[in-house]
Amino acid sequence: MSDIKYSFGLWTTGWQGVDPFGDATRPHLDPAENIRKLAETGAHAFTFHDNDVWPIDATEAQRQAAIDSVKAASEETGLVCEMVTTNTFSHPVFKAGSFTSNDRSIRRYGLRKVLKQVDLGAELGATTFVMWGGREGVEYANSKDLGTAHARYAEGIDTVAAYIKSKGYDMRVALEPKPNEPRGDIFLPTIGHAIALINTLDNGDIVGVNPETGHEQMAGLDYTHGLALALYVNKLFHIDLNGQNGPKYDQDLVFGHGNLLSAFFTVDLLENGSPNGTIAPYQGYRHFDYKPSRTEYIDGIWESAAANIKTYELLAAASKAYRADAEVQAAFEKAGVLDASTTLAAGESFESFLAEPDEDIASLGKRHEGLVHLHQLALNHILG
Ligand code: GLT
Ligand code: MN
Ligand code: MN
Ligand code: MN
Repeated sequence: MSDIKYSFGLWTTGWQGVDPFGDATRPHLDPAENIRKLAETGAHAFTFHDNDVWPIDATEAQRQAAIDSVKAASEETGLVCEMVTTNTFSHPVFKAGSFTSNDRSIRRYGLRKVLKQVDLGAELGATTFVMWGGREGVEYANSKDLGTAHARYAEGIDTVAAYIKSKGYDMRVALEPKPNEPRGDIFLPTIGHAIALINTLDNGDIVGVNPETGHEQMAGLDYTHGLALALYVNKLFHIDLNGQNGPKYDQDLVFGHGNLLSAFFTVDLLENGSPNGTIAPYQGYRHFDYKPSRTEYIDGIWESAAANIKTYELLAAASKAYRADAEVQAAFEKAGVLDASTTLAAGESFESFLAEPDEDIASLGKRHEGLVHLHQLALNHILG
């Protein structure tokens, strides 16, 4: 295996297969056992929600015992906790949102729950705090004052970031966009929406995004393009890799088990940066947020967890060979992909720019970039 660092959410391998139409198909998995099995599978780190480890109604003693058990498994295996997040979506109290609930008591409860998890994350050494606002949305457009809802969402996020700073924690916040499910329409549905709101925050310097493959694809968007924008504006603080087959319900398949071509270009960007170096390779954990399919029993949990790593490794190796291929580099060159020139010359005046005669657009229109050939070269590498 390469030296790439992999990480998994405890809620992924711990998912029992409950869906809106069916009961659990697998037994409960103890979080400490989950960590041990993830270590055997080749993971380097784990992530979790508060209520992946203890129930929402746990006493303080029960909560501490659960944390101690996870800490022991972490120390025993060497698996580190790189990110934590809060469950503000399962309990009925959050049915109409947490930070954007119309009820102030619910908003205050939700915010307190998040800040407690920030403290625990810092204690465990997590450097990223993810916020997926799955219930922050509506089914009916008139359910919330949309201005107030966005203002409250911003206030909540800004408060979490301010709290992290006040405590001096080495931690950044990563918002996770999703267009819909479980709500009809979720606020901050895409990477672009999230970045726009972050830009209004007082403490936005430590707030970025945690884009998930399937969530962008549910919106019909190109995940790799979203990652590129987030990298370009220095906001890619974390990633959730998985698989999705086009715009439908959130499948959370194994990485690469949905749109494989798109997965290849995601890996290519993360591992190698953009072809001419404008975007540098990604440094963070390769974090998987998938679900072992409901059809699988216990062996299938670990087979599917291993499949995420295996697929990533295969695509990473293919991407290295693709970039090292002289024919690919020549095709990049022909297409103009390696050219990082700006459109205006340094110090060029508007006057001289506008005075320049146009080139012959008929001959410019005959330009052939060889893009299908370039794409086929990528395919050749993916298929070995
Ligand atoms: C939930 C969601 C995921 C988020 C998790 C973080 S929870 O499983 O579907 O996409 O990443 O809250
Ligand atoms: Mn998902
Ligand atoms: Mn999910
Ligand atoms: Mn996710």
